[in-house]
Amino acid sequence: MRATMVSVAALGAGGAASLAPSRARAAPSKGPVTRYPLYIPPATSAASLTLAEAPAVVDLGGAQYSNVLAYNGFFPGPSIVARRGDSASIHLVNGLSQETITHWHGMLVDERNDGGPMYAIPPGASYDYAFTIDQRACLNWYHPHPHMLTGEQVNLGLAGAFIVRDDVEDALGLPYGAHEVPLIIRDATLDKAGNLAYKPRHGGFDGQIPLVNGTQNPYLAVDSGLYRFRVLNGANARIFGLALSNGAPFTLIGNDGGLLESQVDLSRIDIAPAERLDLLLSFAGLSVGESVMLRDLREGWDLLEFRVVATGTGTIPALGLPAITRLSDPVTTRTFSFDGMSKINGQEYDMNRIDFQVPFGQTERWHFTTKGNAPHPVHVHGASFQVESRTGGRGTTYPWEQGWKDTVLLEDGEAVDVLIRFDAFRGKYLIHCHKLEHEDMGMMANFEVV
Ligand SMILES: [Cu+2]
Repeated sequence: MRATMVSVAALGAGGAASLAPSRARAAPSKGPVTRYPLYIPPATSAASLTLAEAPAVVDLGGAQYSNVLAYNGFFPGPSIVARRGDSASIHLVNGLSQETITHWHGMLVDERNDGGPMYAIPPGASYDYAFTIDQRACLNWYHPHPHMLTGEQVNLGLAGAFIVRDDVEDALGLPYGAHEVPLIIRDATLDKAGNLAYKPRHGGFDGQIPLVNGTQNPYLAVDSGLYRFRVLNGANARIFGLALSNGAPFTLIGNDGGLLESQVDLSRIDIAPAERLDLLLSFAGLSVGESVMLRDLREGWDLLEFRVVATGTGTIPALGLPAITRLSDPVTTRTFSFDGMSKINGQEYDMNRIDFQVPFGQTERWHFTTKGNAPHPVHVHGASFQVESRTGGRGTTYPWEQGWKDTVLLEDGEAVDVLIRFDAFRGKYLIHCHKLEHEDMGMMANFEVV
């Protein structure tokens, strides 16, 4: 039976001054919102994994069933958990009616294992990945990457977490088990039958409701102790302005490329599509029966309610986080202009064109700029980078942009400089806008590390 639901409140008053809130609005709330337990996808090893992309029916919470596209029937897909040094052996099966391929976003793998659009497979076909995991502990993720179909396939449900662990992280004694929680935050639009519906605008999909781990109006039962939240913005196009309803800070300890050099307390973090956050939160200030809401200040959405149901232990520790070697002395500067909704440096994507070559092992400065139609979350395959500066627009870099990144937000009027060095593999990789509608329209380029 379908539960009677009221829509999430759309207060609409929040929002960063630098960005207009999206136009889509949920209907005003007419009463108390019924909340459902946050879904936690099952964890799986990468050692011998079959991942089948296929249509499925899932419960968005409270027996609200939706048709989705899913990895192994799960929405989000299973959380792949691996350690540095592990071998991944993944058999991808295309059970869709379209071509597809899966990209391991943030994983440093060779071209054949990167899941770029030129490796897309037809319906009914399969693809075997085999790679060694050799990079810092971090939260990465996986999603389809076929040319012109990525936005639809991701929006209809195909995405999952890919967590890498290592000895450095282990030594910190961070919360684990039920106290380490992946949060894949995105927006969605449901049709009249309650099914996920992909209705893109050219500017970017603008969903009417938020989902966390595929759950509508979720809550998480917590104890009054210490938690580690592994946050991914899994939206096609939406930026979230994360904050807690009681104004308490998050303790940020990591981002796309793993742990930062120092922890920092922040009462608000803006996270663009494909960016990740590693957050510590202690509920020690709350009593059993109390709750606090994770909110999106841009749309005025309530994302996830933390309900304290038991007493716990642990407050925010002072961590000895690992030092990060700075990239320096770039040999050359390359400029990438993200223009309109489909072009980089005046060109739309051509799968058969290599736009530039990058020498292996050479540190370069990449200068990202735009003539408009931002936000453009810029993503590079094949290497992580370090954000050097942002000029124009917001005119600064943020604590969550320190350390190693693979995606950085470029707003209108901004130029962002990053330092990058490809020292893992030679081969063909991609740079693209991770607003998936821009990517699908061609805001993407091939390059080759030589
Ligand atoms: Cu873009």
